Amino acid sequence: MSVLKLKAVAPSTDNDNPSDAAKKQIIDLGNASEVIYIQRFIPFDQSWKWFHYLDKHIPWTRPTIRVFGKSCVQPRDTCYVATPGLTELTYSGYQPRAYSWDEYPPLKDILDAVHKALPGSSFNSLLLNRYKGGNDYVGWHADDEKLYGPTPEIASVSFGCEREFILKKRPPKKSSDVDGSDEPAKKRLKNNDADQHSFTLKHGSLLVMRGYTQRDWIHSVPKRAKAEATRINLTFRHVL
Ligand SMILES: O=C(O)CCC(=O)C(=O)O
Repeated sequence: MSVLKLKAVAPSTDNDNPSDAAKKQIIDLGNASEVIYIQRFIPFDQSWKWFHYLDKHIPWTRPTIRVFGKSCVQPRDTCYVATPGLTELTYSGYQPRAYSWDEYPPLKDILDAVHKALPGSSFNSLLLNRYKGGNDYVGWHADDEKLYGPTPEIASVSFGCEREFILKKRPPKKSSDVDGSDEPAKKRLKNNDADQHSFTLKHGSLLVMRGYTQRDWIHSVPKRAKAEATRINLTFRHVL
C-alpha cells in the first residue's frame, strides 16, 4: 500500500521563523476527521530537558494486558495521569492507577503549551508511553473508549527518538456495509492512497487527531529495527 505524501498548509501563527512555520500541516481525512501535525512545536533544547525529566521521574510500568483473549506484557512502558474524580480508564483489560498532575510539575507546563496551541481544548488526562528501542511498539488500535465521547480530540507530544506513526482507515466490517454500489467487492475493498497516512514524529513535535478520527481510523507505531534510542510520547485526552 502506498503512503500519501502530505503537503504543508496554513502556517503556524505561534512561530516567528517562516521556515519553521511551514512545518505545520493540516490533513483533512474526510468525513469530519482531521489531523494536525506541527513538527517543531517545542524548542529542541527544552524538549531534551523534558525528555530527561520524564525518563527519570515518571513511575514507568510495563503492565500485563489482554489482546485477542491472550495475556501479554505490553510492549512499551506506560504511566497515566488524570485529574481526580474522572471516570477511570480501562484498556485491554488493564486499569492504570491515575497519578496526579501536581506530582510532576513539567507535565503541567507541557499541558499549558498544548492548551495554548489548541484554543478551546481542555485536556484532563494523559497517557504516557516510553519506547525503549525499536522492538517497543503500539499495535493497531483507536482511542475510542466511551469515556472520551464520540469525537475526542487527542494531542500527542513526542520526545527523543523519531518513530513512524501510521494512520489507516478502518477496514469495513462486511463488504455489504461499504456502500451498496455495483462494483465488485474485491475492487471496492482495495485500499487507495488516501486510506493511509504516515508521519515521522520528530523530537518536540505535536500531532493532533480530531473529529471522527477514532471512529473511522486506526493508528500504530510499528517496530523499527533501526530505532535504537528511547522515545517518550504523551497523549493528552479529555475524559467527559
Ligand atoms: O506513541 C505514539 O505516538 C502513539 C501512542 C498511542 O497510540 C496511544 O497512546 O494510544
